[in-house]
Formats: sequence, C-alpha cells, structure tokens
Amino acid sequence: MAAAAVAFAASRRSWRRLFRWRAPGSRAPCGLICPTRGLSGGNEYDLLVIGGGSGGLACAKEAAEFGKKVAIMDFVVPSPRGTSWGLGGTCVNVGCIPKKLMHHAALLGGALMDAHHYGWDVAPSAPHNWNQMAKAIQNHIKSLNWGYRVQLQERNVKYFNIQGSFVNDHTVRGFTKAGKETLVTADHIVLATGGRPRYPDDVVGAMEYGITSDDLFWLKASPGKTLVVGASYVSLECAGFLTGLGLSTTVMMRSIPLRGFDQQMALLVADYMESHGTKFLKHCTMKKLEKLENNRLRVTWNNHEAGTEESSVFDTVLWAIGRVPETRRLNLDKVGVKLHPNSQKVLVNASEATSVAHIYAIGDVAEGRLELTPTAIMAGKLLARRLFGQSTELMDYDNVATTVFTPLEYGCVGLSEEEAERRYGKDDIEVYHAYYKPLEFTVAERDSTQCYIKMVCLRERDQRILGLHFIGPHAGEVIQGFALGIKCGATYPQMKKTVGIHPTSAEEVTKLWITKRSALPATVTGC
Ligand code: FAD
Ligand code: NA7
Repeated sequence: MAAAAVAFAASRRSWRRLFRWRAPGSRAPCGLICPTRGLSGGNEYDLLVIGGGSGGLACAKEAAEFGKKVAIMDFVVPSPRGTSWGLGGTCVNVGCIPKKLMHHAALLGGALMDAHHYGWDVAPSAPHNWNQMAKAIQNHIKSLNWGYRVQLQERNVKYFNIQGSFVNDHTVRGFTKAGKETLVTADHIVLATGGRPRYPDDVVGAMEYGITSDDLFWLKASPGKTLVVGASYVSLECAGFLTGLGLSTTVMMRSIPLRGFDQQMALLVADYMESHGTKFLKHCTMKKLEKLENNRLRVTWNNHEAGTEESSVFDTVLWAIGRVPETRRLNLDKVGVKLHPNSQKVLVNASEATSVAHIYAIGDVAEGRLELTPTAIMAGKLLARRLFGQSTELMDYDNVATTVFTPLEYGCVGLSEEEAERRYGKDDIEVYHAYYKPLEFTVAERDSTQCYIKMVCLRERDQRILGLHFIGPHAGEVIQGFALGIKCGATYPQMKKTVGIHPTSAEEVTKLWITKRSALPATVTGC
C-alpha cells in the first residue's frame, strides 16, 4: 500500500515535470497533450463525462447550458466480431433505435397479411430484403451520430473520441484509435459508460462463432436460421422481429421468460410468439458451438427436462444473456470508486454519487438502476442541474413505464402482481383484468387470445393503482399516458370516471371491472 502511494506520488511529480512551462493545451515533446488548468489554477474542465451514450450526452449538454466548461469522452471498443459504431451509445447504435425499426419492419410484414382482408391486392408473403432494411436503418443511425456531434459543438462541449481511464481522482487519461495519449482534468467526473453484451464463459466456441445484439443490427446480410439464447427482453424482442421478417428463429430458454416482469404477462408474450412461429427450446442450456465446413453452426445443448443431449444446425447464434457493465477499463480501484461485488456496477447513492465525493455514475453502469434510456437521460440532466444549477431535485426511479417490443407488445408501469402481493399481501390488493379484441384484429381475422390487460390496485380506501400491464398493439403508446396518471397517484375510481376514446384498445383500460377474485370470465366483447 505504502509502495503504491510512493509510486503514485512519484508519477504525479513526473507528470508535473513533464508539463512544466508549457502553455495549456500545447503538446509536450513526448506527443502528449498537456493537461490544461483553469484560470483558478484548478482543473481544466468543470465537468468531464466518460461515455457518450444516452445518460452521458444528456448530462454534458445540460451542464453546458449553465455556461460550464464541459468535456465528454466516448470510445467504442469493437465487438469480438469487429462491429463498431459512432457517437451516441447503446440505444442509438445497437439498442432501442435499430431494435424498434426492425420490429416495425416485422410488423409491416404482418400488416401485409392483414391488407388483403381489407381489399388490398398485395401478396401476403412478399419476400423481405434484409440488406435494404439494414442499410436504411444504418443510414438513419449515422445521421443521429452526426447530429450528436453537432449538438456538442453548438454547446461548446469538447468531444474526445478516446477511451478514458483514471490517472488520479481528477485526471483521466485516454488513447485515440491511433494510440495517442491525452490527459483531461476536471472538478467533477461523471461515469456513464453503460455496458456490453455478455458471452458465456462455459460454452466452447461461444465467442468465436456467436454474435450479440452489438453485431445483429449492423449485419449486411440476413442472419438466416437463428438461435437466440436467453429469455429476457433483448432476446425475445430480437427473436420476435427475426420471426416477423420470415426467418426460422428459435429461443433457447433455461428458466422463465422475462425475469423481473409480471410472470402472467410474460407467459402470454411468449405464448403469442410460440403460436406465431417462434420456436422455443425450454429448460435447455448450450454445451457446444461448432463451425461446420459449410460455414453453418452446429449447436449441442442439454435438455434438462428430458434429460437428453440434443443438437441442430443454425446459420447464426445470437447471445442475449445479459450485459456486463463497462467498469473494467476505467481503473476505478486506483481512485477508490467502489463496485458492487457481484454485478461489478458502480455503487451510487440517491444523488448518483459514488464512494468518491466528486465522481458520479448514471445509467446502465450504476448499480440498481433501470437499464433504460429515458432513466439514464433524466438522471443525467438532473445531476447536471444539482451540480451547476442549484437544484436539489433527485431522480425518481419509481413508476417508470417501459415496453417490451415483442410481436404483440407488452407495456407496463408500476408493480407486477407478484411484487404487489409481496409488498401488500394478497388480501390487500385487487386485480382488475380483461381479455379483449383490438378492433383491427376482427376483419383481419387475427388471433387475439393473448391480448390482455391487468390493473393491480390497493383493495382498501382509495384503491390506488399500483401497476398497469397491457398486452396488445402499440402498447408503448397506450401505457405512456396512463403512466402520468399513475405517477400522480391515480386511483381505480378515477380510472373508472375517465371516459374512453372509442374505438381504441386503450379504452379497455378505463372499462376494467372484472376482478380476479370474482373468478368471473374475463373476456370482454363488443362495444
Ligand atoms: P450507453 O448508451 O451504453 O453509453 C455508454 C457509452 O460509453 C458507449 O458509447 C460506450 O462505448 C462508451 N464507453 C464505455 N467505456 C468508455 C470509456 N472508458 N471511455 C470512453 N467511452 C466509453 N432502453 C429503452 O429505454 N428502450 C428500449 O427499447 C431499449 N432497447 C434496447 C435494446 C437493446 C438490444 C439493448 C442492448 C438495450 C436497449 N435499451 C433500451 C437499453 C438502453 O440502450 C440503455 O439503457 C441505455 O443506452 C443506457 O445508456 P447509458 O448512457 O447508461 O450507456
Ligand atoms: P437480462 O435481463 O440480464 O436477462 C438475461 C437472460 O439471459 C435471462 O433470460 C437469463 O436467464 C438468460 N441467461 C443468463 N445467462 C445465461 C446463460 N449462461 N445461458 C443461458 N441463458 C442465460 O439481459 P438482457 O440482455 O435481456 O437485458 C439486459 C438489459 O439490456 C436490459 O435491462 C435492457 O435495458 C438492455 P435466467 O432468467 O437468469 O434464467
């Protein structure tokens, strides 16, 4: 420990010697950019954000609005397959945006099937061109990458396309792609480095032959017959749109679908997928992944239910088994930023502060936070306002609405039925529910077996709504508005007084009257 302290002090002295007598921002003979100091003799920047994704960009831009001197570092380490992308982070490049657009592409295929029922003379099974779709989506993403650079420039936020790691608690060192070293000093530092997809470490050939969501959206050619491993929302969403685009798609699931979500809803989502073409290998775990001479992949797995070893051949194996936080390359132990021992995410308090006073963490890299773009953005903005705008407002992570963009979408806000039971007890909650048929499904003769709504309320007093769950078309659009009501403490009687918009699926929420407790059939019909 003492030796480390001496070495650290010596390295600080040698850094100082290295930069003595040089103008701020000038280059030392060694090629390093000299760390520049503010007029006060302090650090060059008021704020340095490491990570130019949803949270980092929002925080940096907001801080700049207060006239602060702000820098942001963003660097994308290529995936093991070599896929890389521009400024904007996961959501824009390899997450929400391409995912939603591919989901939409798949829904259009479904609309083609409906169209002839409505009199359109179109072939219901028109072929899909992956390359054309991917190119259009990728071009859109590139325009967003460019837009972020312009926004940073407009706000005088200095952008460094370098991978940051700590030298000391106010100094971050980065290397450009060409290996050039740069030092940046700042009073406050925000970690917003997100995460990357996980590969299993116990499957032979997993990283060599498998891909992840980091690669899928940038493929130039169709992935073909695909095995998607994992059963959370990234997995089911990808499997859903691949099926919808006409590809043979299989989900390998070791336990339950959509862990963490309301399980009744999760099973309905998976049931719909299964009855609309996605194959499921349940209670299975992969053992081996091999490349065949014809470039296809032989997958061997254990079927734990049947007690057998099975195998099949696929064109693509997509790992969607969770994400690893980007904390490994930051040198955080050097500055004393504490991580959660299991998740390796940064430990933060309610004001996003880490164990080091002036270092903060937001978004996916922070322990216990929802891994969602809007929460990262809002947390980043609020943090900047607290740091520089005299605000005291904390991020409220309760009642955040979200949607799983599976073929039949699932939107929710608030507590699952299981969580409500755990917190309040089964006897103290009332669950209103209904199976319904979206009007547009009728003429198209679509199956609506899994279109279902559930509202979880407190049973006594004002019957406050604890959670709302909706499966059906445009679930995200439906849930967003109700989320405001629930955030404001809406009650079941208030919902009953809300006049619906007819004819919509959302109006079914306002009409819910059958309780689970009553055991009455929950299917609603007609107007
Ligand atoms: P990120 O957006 O991941 O940004 C972190 C950035 O930091 C990256 O650019 C990274 O390269 C960079 N970086 C890392 N380390 C360093 C370093 N040392 N130096 C410099 N730069 C570094 N959320 C939703 O709300 N809705 C959705 O529909 C949705 N769909 C998703 C679909 C998929 C397939 C995935 C994977 C995620 C999805 N998400 C969705 C989640 C959402 O993308 C993330 O929650 C969000 O991007 C997190 O933002 P962030 O700022 O924490 O990190
Ligand atoms: P999640 O939410 O961490 O879920 C991981 C899924 O992968 C889950 O179904 C796991 O099953 C499964 N899993 C995990 N490890 C394995 C192995 N080794 N083999 C098979 N299956 C496995 O990950 P996502 O990628 O869907 O989402 C992560 C976040 O990214 C999400 O919150 C978004 O905001 C963006 P389990 O339930 O543990 O049995």
